[in-house]
Amino acid sequence: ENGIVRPKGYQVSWHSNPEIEKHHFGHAHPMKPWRLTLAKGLIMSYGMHAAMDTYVSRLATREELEDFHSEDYLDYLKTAKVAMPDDETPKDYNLGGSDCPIFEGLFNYCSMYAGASIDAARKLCNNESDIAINWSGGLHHAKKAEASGFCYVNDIVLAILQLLRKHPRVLYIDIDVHHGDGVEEAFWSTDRVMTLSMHKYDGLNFFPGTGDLDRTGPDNEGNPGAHHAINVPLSDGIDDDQYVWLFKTIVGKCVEKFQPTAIVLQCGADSLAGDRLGRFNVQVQGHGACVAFCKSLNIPLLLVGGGGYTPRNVARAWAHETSIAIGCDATLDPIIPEHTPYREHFRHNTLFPTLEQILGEPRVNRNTKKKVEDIVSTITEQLRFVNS
Ligand code: VJV
Ligand code: CA
Ligand code: ZN
Repeated sequence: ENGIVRPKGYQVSWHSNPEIEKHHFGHAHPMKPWRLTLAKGLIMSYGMHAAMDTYVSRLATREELEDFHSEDYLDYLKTAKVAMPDDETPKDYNLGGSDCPIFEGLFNYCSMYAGASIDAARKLCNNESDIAINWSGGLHHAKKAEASGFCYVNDIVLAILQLLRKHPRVLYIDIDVHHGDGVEEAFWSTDRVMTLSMHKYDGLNFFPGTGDLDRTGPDNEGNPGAHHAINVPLSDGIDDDQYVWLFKTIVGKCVEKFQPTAIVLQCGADSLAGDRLGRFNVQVQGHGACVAFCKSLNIPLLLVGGGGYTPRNVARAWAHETSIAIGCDATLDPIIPEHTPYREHFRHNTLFPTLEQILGEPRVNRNTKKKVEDIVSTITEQLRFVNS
């Protein structure tokens, strides 16, 4: 189909399960697992599934979930009675509020997206794939015993724990518009994981309110994890040029210093222009350039999803990024194939709509050249404390 061929000796594995897409967070909730159906339809209409090892993911086992989460939290998550929010106030374990409702099939939903990330990580550990993909994962806010920001189980932490069985050092990179606080905190005290998140930061005004430039990990005496958390706080309206320059410059320096043997890239698509919750002007091209840069490092790579609240743009980004993983991006027709399911949902028939097509009027870019350069010099200083 479409002339897509599997490159010899280069394996991409794709982990998904149509059951995940059927779950609903409730009417009008921004998180729509259905966006995965839209993305999958686009990926398959291009014939990309033929160039990957495709796996229907399984449920994570209780034991696997306990690698990170507390037993009492998992018990509660499994047995909690469906409680769609009648008011804003969350209850035990931050569950049942409007951000993290208790919906039908919640525990299955969590076990499934976690199972997919764990399987994907194992493929990398066994050298059975070079890039493993789980677009249903990337739920970076979940804590050991607490739900947060649409995230209940932290599949990223679970996947990194798998990678650490084989890999001495894992670099975690997070391009979701929100701060990857759950992953950062989970690896606060180890020097085997470096976390790097780029996000909108505006003090307490933007969720989750953490991720200041100065936050590099607790440097109390003897903490090996000190200096291994890198944060890139950004303002509204950042464009592809600035974003991709920052990404390549900072990731390049982190890789040089830390010498990771595996990389996990959280590809939250809420950093794209036109996102319902996001504030940036990043386009599908710039978002994809981050994936391409990671691929070019030739280090085993796990790609997970994350946020993304304008489904048509989520589908575009993750389809484009799947094509980058496979290596067929250069030959892909940017016109969305006629037979793509739900094609009418895309509004414009291209993978790469212009900012004008997406927004009408672009958001003002509040990131000055000086600010962006200052971020790089501060992080360069911070990395002097890291030795591989
Ligand atoms: O800002 C917050 C927390 C509040 C309390 C709850 N209200 C609804 C909003 C303010 C302080 N939460 C954020 C959570 C963002 C999570 C992002 C997750 C990810 O992309 O990083 C990874 C998957 C937030 N921003 C917007 C909303 N919540 C929001 C929630 C809704 C909603 C509209 C906006 C929940 C239900 C409904 N509408 C119907
Ligand atoms: Ca982020
Ligand atoms: Zn997000």
